[in-house]
Amino acid sequence: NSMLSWQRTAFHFQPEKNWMNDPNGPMYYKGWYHFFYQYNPYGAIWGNVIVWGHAVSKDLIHWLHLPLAMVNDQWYDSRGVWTGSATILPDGQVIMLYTGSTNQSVQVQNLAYPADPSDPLLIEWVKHPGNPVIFPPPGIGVRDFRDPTTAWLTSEGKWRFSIGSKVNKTGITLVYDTMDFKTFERVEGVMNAVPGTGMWECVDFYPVSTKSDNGLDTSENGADVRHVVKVSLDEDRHDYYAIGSYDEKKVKFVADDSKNDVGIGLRYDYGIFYASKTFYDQRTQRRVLWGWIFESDSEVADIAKGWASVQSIPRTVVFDRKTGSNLLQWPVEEVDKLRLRSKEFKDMRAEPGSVVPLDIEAATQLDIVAEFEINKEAFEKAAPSNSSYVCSTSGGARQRGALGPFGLLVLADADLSEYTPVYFYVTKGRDGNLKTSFCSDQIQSSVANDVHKHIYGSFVPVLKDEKLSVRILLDHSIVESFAQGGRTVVTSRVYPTRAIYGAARLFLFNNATDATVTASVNVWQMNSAFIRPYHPDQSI
Ligand code: DQQ
Repeated sequence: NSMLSWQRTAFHFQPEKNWMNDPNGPMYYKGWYHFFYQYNPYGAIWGNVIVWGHAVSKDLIHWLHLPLAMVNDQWYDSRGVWTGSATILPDGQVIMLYTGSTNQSVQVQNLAYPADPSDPLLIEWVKHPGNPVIFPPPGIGVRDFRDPTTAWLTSEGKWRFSIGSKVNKTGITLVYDTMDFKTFERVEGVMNAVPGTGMWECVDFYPVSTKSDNGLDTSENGADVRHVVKVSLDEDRHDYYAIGSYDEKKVKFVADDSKNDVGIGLRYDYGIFYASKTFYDQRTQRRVLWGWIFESDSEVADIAKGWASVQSIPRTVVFDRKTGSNLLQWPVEEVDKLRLRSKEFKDMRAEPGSVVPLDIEAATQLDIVAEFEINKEAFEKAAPSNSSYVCSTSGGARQRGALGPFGLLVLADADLSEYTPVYFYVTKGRDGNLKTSFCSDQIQSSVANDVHKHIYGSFVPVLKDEKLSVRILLDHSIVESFAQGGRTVVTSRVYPTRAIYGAARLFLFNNATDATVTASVNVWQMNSAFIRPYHPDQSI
């Protein structure tokens, strides 16, 4: 339906049509980034037929679609070739571990290998003749056993990986060891467990360095290393992580801060971002995160447009050495290559209650970097308050306070009949300390009424003498916003009907009652990425 084609993104990864969900088995192999994904080749909704789509890229931005890597052609994956992860062995061999939903809907773990490891595109995949290699263990529900992680090496030379599950309402990580990826040994107990969090999907486990911004290979351990566990909560469809210690001998993970344990504390993204997975990029020594960003329109609309879902811009993930308590996510630097003309707005003043147009061309494919400062007197004058501000239950950008909201209105039309505010909201506590929230408000994002109009967001740590800063990647129907260098991230899908193509505008706004805001904004028009089918005879 060409009427809705403007909703397609220009530099986010999408298949040409139909339904996509989780990222699977991302890796860098012989000069190519490989990306696999959950895919329904027959329609724009998640279905009984789920297979692995496959694409390759030299730079994580421009992609070639390859033939399907795996389809549901075996009894052990006939109801779905579900999520899995890649492990690259020291000799370069690639092992793909994935979940199959059997003809009885039992969740089992399977192995697959490249048919021709000398092919850098890894077009053909073979399933191990001994599949399935792992069945649900006693005491675990046959439908609660899925999404194996990338394996890491123990100091004894065994490969170890985790599979998410639950017992009653407690989310758990089961652990398996193997020497050869042929026979597998269950490690008794669990690596970690958090009551009340339900089924843990798409577990991810990896080390981060506390001394450098380089990423670490999944098997790294030792001094100056913390570990991250991420789970995708089936019950609320959000990805939660915790930073903590991994004790290899005891096979236990313990979160640094029990209030921020896995599944109850920090999220990668306070908007839409699910079933994510990282990989270690040996080419540039970084850890790269992918996340599935589903739609927030109706299924009917998805069927009409013939596709559903995009993937996030790949993000580098590092430990935040300034706060010591969260990760930092940032778009991979390759995305900067798409920047075209830029326009700079320096020291723009926005008085309380004002909307200031930022005069740029069509505002549908943008990279925006902005910094904000509030006048000192407003801080001093602001009355302390007991109640804290919560983006999701607030009145959004229309609810006025002394020190917020202020920020940008993206995907707005000239009359402001549609707009999506991305904003900060500062409050002063009884102790005199300031607290900053970072939010994205979808209430006015579209005049259509078959779309979700939530307010997303959370707190963002702001350290002494830091300005408030945000980077927004805007791509037709997706708004990916990174506050304070990526401490808090909010991604939303929006469906304007008027603020599209040349009619889309960008504004600075300040809806605080007392604060005067000074903003500096740099805006780049973004080129489209090449994301197209691969033809065997074309030169690459
Ligand atoms: N999606 C896959 C499962 C996974 C879920 C099936 C998460 O393996 O648990 O498409 O979105």
